[in-house]
Amino acid sequence: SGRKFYVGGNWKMNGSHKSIDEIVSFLNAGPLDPNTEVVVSPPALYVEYARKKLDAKIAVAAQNCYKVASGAFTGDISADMIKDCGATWVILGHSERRNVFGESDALIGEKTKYALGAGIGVIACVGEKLEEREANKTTEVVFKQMESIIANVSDWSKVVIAYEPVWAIGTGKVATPDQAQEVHDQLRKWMAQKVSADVASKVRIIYGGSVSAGNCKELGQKPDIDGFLVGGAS
Ligand code: G2H
Repeated sequence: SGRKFYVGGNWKMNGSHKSIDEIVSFLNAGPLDPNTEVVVSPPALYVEYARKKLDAKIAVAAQNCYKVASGAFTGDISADMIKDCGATWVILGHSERRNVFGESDALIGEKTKYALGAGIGVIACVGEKLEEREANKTTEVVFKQMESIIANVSDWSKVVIAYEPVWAIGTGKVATPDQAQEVHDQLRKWMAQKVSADVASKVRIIYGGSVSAGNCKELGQKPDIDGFLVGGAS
């Protein structure tokens, strides 16, 4: 496909200096596939710690950030701070942000715009809930989530799209390679229509939701699956 494979480890709200030391030694020892971009995403408090310990070949992503540089937003962090701490990516619109913390499509769009403008790459997450899939609304839901993202991106080289069906997240119920490929293909065709054929052919669309060492190989062989966002297994 010409798209560089992209694998992100989303640690969610897990970890400690001790456990991060262990994961970092493992990752630094490698060997890593030079044709794969590897990114880890620690909780915000540990972003700088992980960045300082990891080899330069591994990038660091924050798990979220707000839509402005600074100000009276107790408890939040900015893309500028992420950059200042040496990280180069941020995950935005993760289903846990959407569903546990009630983030809207509009807010996720604004965050995307701000982060890209601040020079941070964005892993933009979309995905449907089980009842939406069962009602045959998968594409309707993910396209609507995508609308707010595409409206806020001008440089697509710093954006990775993560398709993460909510019913597969942390449940052990991974999408089958065919189920994931079908949505990735639909997303890419939609991008070709709504953005451009060039962007659609170049943008990485990665899959997330109960990815493990056991199931990643088969998923990764699908033509439109360009990598993974791995939670529990990372
Ligand atoms: C989806 C994924 C990582 P898990 O949230 O973003 O988590 O692999 O635990 O399902």
